[in-house]
Amino acid sequence: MISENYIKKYDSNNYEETGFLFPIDAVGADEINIIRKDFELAEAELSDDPKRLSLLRSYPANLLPSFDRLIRNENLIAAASTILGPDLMVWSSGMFIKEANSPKIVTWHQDLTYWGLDDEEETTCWVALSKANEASGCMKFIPGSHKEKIVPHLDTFDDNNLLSRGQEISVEVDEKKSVLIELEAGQASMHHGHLFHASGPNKTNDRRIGCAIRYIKPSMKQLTGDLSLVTLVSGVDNYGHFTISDRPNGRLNNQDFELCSRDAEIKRKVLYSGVDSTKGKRY
Ligand SMILES: O=C(O)CCC(=O)C(=O)O
Repeated sequence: MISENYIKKYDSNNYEETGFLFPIDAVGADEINIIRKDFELAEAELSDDPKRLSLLRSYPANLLPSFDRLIRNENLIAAASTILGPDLMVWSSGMFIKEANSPKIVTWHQDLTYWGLDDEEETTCWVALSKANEASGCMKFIPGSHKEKIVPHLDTFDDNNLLSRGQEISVEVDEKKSVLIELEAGQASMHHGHLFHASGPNKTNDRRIGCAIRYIKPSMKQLTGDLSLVTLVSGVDNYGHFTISDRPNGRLNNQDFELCSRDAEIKRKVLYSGVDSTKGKRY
């Protein structure tokens, strides 16, 4: 539902009707290059430590001040607030990376299927850190599909699938209706947690890198009762349903890694409920 009292800047893009909007000019070209370089430097620094590298890719905003600033970006907050209202938390901000010339894909899915949250007061701002177009495997959305509740999904655990369980929608998806979400680096799209979406392989010589920032209302909660880690980025939390993290203690700080590691256990429990979590791709 659109919040009456909040910025109406993005209403004309018809999010309620289509379930998404784009492009949002989030960050300028120079700044996004600095953010990308900071992330890639951190990847290089952790290249001998697969556990920490994986935490970096799942929790960049808890481990890098540059990403803490990104999730608080005023253009993203304005867009997300238009949908969710002034009180906003970030439930996760994981990276979706397709290496240059890589067959990795994301199959058709709805985000909220496996997150164990009790409601649908969520929207994702996906920020491009490199150009996202058809050739590099940008996302594609089915307009209006967010009006469906969660439809059945099948877990494939396919190696080429970037999703946690390699899950895919097992009802028919009419690909002809899909819209390509092409973005320049620094731009973002925003999509509803029930929207059908997918993305193809990267056939370019550059990495395709996106940061998927999951904004939620503080009224949401984990169905398991776990207090998973969130960041309060706007307004207030009047509920206490989550553990609220402070800003990072520094860049790739040990204490922050420990915090993320504890939360990753909760996220694994939630995301891999009913299946063998060691087969999973994330956390
Ligand atoms: O990065 C991609 O290609 C897919 C991302 C995605 O599925 C999401 O952000 O919900």
